[in-house]
Amino acid sequence: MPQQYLNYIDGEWKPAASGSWNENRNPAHWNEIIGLFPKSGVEEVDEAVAAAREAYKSWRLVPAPERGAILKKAGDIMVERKEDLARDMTREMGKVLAETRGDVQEGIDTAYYAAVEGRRLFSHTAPSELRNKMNLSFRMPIGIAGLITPWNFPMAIPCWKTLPALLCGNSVVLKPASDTPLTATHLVEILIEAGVPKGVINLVHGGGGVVGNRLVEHPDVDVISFTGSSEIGKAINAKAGATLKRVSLELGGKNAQIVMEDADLELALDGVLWGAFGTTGQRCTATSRLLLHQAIYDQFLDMLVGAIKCLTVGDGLDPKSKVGPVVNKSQIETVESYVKIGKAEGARLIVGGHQLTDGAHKDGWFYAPTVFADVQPKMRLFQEEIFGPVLSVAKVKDFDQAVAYHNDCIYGLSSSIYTRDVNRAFRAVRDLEAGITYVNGATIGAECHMPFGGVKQTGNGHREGGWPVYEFYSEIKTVYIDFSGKLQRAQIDNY
Ligand code: UN1
Repeated sequence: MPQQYLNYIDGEWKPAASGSWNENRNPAHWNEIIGLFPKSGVEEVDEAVAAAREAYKSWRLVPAPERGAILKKAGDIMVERKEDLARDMTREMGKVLAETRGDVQEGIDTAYYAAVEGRRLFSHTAPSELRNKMNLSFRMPIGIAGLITPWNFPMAIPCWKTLPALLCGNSVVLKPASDTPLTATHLVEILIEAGVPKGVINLVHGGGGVVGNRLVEHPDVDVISFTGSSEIGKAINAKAGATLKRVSLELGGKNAQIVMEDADLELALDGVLWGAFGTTGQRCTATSRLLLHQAIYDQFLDMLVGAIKCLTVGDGLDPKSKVGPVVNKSQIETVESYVKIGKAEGARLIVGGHQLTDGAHKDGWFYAPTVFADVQPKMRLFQEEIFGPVLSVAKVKDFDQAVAYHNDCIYGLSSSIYTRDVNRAFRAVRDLEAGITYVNGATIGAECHMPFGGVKQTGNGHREGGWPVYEFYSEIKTVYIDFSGKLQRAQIDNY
């Protein structure tokens, strides 16, 4: 009998009232059940929100530096458990151990950064227009944050959202992805151990359609942060409008790497291999389009195909593996469907394009790293997010066409240009429509203290990471202190 894991509500670990469970399976060996997790319903969400509301009364009064000290301790515990956390994460979602270690490290970095923000949480202070009067503003907590997180960064993204929300003095109800509930459980255990009080952090497992949806419509939830597809993000935003919640959406991407004719091609090759096939292409920031200058087009494609043939695909726990499995069956089906679409649209499949089912791959969701060449901007392959190991390559005649192709897309998360020409590099920084631009670096590699997010349909203007996330999770209180001892009328007595 696989181990049963529980929700964490109001300081207690408990099952869902429904008594039903979701299986968490290893994508590299899908017969292996890692654990059973409660299939929660509206009832559990309501209970968690009520607990969060009660706990908020005292948590909001804990000084921010003290809240920061708790998060610092959580970071220290993550450091001690880094290896175990990484191994469990590889087992539940597949990516290779080097990457799951990186994912945990991103959580640690986020904890230490949050701890430091506890001693800043800056706001604006400005002079008064009147004598003997002082104007200040402070950051106050908002209330209850409902956090809905994806499976591709099972520790980093729950940390990106949970830790700043807590630091700002909010209580949290976390709904992790059904594919990665174990890492979220570990995170909550760590937060409890670090001293987050009962009711301040709550964990409710279950599907987005029920648990996520209830958080979004619950009248007593003040803030929603969601990372996932644009389609669901739009539905969340519309629904959350009914209760005027503050909503942060981190959605789809179709990130491109541009390689100009003057680029260091070996460097650009390392970049695209990492960007397109790291995390098996399952990052919001993954390189999904490669825009090659015509002068190096054929040469670079040859280099790319040669290098891909040396990429070992396998169980992420095996040190030889460079690319792990795809997260689940439905994701494999999505990838397959896009390969079919690409062929039907007339793109040229130059490597991969099939599931791996031999020996070491036979009981997992493995897919061969895949490249389509001669992709045209009007093709679905060029426009739509796939979230798998599929790269679409287009030929461009010059820099201006590279920028135009890049921007011909509804998304705008990450972008990259490889060139040795400093003028072109700066133009790209200015003109690529994306929230993030890398110069001579892959489209992936964000750091937790820098703003993370995209333009166009990648989001709704908020950022995760960096300073802006602390603005998102706090409310401004403006304060006027009049010490003149008489009525002073602004805009009147001084003119
Ligand atoms: C994501 O894919 O949603 O820059 C997050 C990166 C990582 C974070 C990715 N540090 O790719």
